[in-house]
Amino acid sequence: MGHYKSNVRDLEFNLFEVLEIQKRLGSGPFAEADQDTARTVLSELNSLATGVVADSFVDGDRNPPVFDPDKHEVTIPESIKKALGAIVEGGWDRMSLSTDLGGFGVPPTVAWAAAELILGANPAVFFYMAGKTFSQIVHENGTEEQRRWAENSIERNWGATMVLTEPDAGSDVGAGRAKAVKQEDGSWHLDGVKRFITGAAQDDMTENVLHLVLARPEGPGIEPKPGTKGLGLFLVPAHHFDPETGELTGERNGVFVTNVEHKMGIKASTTCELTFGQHGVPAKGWLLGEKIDGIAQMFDVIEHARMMVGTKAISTLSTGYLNALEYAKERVQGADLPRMVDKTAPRVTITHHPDVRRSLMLQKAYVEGLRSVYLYTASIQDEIAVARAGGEAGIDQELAEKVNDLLLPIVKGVGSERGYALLSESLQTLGGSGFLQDYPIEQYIRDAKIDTLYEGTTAIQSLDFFFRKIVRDKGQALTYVAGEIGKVVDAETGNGRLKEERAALKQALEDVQGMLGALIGHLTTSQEDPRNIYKVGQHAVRLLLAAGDLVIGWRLLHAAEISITKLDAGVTDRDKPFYEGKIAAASFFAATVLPTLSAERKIVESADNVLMDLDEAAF
Ligand code: ST9
Ligand code: FAD
Repeated sequence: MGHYKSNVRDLEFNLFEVLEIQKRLGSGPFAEADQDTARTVLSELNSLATGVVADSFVDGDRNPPVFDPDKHEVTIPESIKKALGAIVEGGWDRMSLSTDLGGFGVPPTVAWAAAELILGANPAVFFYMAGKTFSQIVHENGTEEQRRWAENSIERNWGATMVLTEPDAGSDVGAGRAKAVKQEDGSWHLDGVKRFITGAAQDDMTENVLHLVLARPEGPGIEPKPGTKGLGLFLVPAHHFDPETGELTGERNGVFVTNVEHKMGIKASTTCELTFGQHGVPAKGWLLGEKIDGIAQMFDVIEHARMMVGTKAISTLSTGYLNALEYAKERVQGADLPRMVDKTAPRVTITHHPDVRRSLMLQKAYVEGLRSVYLYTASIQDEIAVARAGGEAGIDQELAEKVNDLLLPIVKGVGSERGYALLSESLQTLGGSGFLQDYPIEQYIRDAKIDTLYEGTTAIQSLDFFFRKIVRDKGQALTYVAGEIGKVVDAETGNGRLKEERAALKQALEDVQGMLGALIGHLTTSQEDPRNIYKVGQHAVRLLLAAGDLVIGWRLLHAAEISITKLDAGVTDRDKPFYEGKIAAASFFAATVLPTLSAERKIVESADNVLMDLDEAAF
């Protein structure tokens, strides 16, 4: 048995019983897919994920890519090449593409559910699949000629990267100094050093890598602008190609990988320093869409990548939990607590110990709640796709886009923080054995830490959530989601069985609204006393995590409502514990997690600036 334990049953529960995506399959942009297609996609991907992709997980960690600084190239482990080869051969990396670019016409919900399977089996392999999705974004934003390049890139299975970060420009992308100087032939010469670039070196897994690079344009008639708004997005291929056919010309472009980092985790993924125009060959690039709108164009990429990171984090927690559960069911240790003083009492499996049960149920509730949150977000993306194709969506397109924007920092920020923290509970379940490389959880933890860091750290997610997704949006998306939560609070489903859970959810909603009210108050008074905005900065992550708990509680309770209905109608013996587990997770979360939001609210409401007044020397 490989390390990866998937949960296709829960994916299907979310897709077909909670979100009922079958209602939108078979028409509009999803005309080519029906429920069978969706189930087949999951089943095929599950075979690949638990097979060849999972097989590469440990090998890629213990034998990571080797960098040759003289050739600026890497050697990637054969196991990773085999896993990626199997995915590309099956066309599975085309999952998110529109049908005109060779996609299967499955909705985002199905594509993200499928992505969860690969991400849980080996996230590094998934990262090397970026080429298709990034090319689609080039296609959407490019000139006529660039659209052809994107099509060729898809056809020829090129890799792609997103290139923002520099040594002095991490969270603060606008501090980037890499520049692009305009040439007479319409191309640009890039100059500078980028760091931490995922997948910039890919060995012979692909013939070319298309780098999507943020740089500051210079040249006659170009007004330099500071910050992110002055950045352009340049297409910089590693190798030059025939613009019509995509055939490589044999000429190397002047962009070189000059280092590959040694990391704590996701070692099979290359994290590269990328140097432009400093090796005697110009690094030629082309401005995407021939307009200086780089940060907005790059955010089209970032939005996919943030959703991907959240899904990765949740998927890793899921397999961590299922590994812990399997171990706990077998490990015999100690007597049952009521017989603890009886030295002759039979020894029991550790699932009998209340603290192990607490920990397992906490892991289960977060995993299943977070899965439901990312798939709900994906279902909003389904609606956007329907509306964009001219169909009748269940929610106004503009509002759907705002709701998706609001939920992304929760999927990414909360998914990664809770995922990493709870993997520690998964490891704890195994006792000392969890610390060994005989089990996968120590690697899960090392591989998961990155999720709170790249694609915008948690602090950045929290600022995005508060300032952009709530304040700038004037609370429109938030009002919609609060309304949806309110529907579950006010519902009667469950034959009176979920009364306490509903009361806890109602209170949690009020607590998050209270926190928000306090922070908006500080923001308002900062117009007179600018230092008041520090109070927002001190508590924005707290707000994001609390909002995450609220939406998790909401999704769990909704799943419990559906499960009660199913149980009442009669289910198979196999399904019974599944639905009972759903109700138990919702009740446990409502009883043990949601009440903590009242304390969080108190902390936010009594915010002051003592911390900010403290002399740095006192730290
Ligand atoms: C990285 C990559 O870390 C790590 C992993 C790579 C893995 C690669 C493989 C991926 C594969 C994925 C494929 C998916 C496949 C799917 C298949 C299955 C389905 N939303 O607030 P302002 C824009 S890469 C949208 O003033 P500052 C907007 O245009 C490195 N747009 O910001 C705005 O203008 P306006 C990641 C947004 O103060 C403009 O920016 N690095 C948003 O200038 C300016 O906004 C980071 O993420 C948004 N939320 O800059 C950097 N926000 O306002 C983190 C801004 O007019 N830092 N815009 O609309 C930040 O995000 C900063 O907040 C900042 C601040 C840079 C935006
Ligand atoms: P800093 O920005 O220096 O942050 C340091 C600390 O300060 C963090 O805790 C942060 O939360 C906090 N902080 C900073 N600014 C603020 C603020 N305004 N308010 C509150 N707190 C703040 N980049 C790419 O462009 N492409 C990639 O493919 C890519 N892949 C990566 C892969 C790996 C393995 C790694 C490690 C990084 C990758 N990155 C990539 C870079 C990644 O996106 C950055 O590391 C990340 O954005 C953070 O930047 P930084 O490391 O410079 O940290």
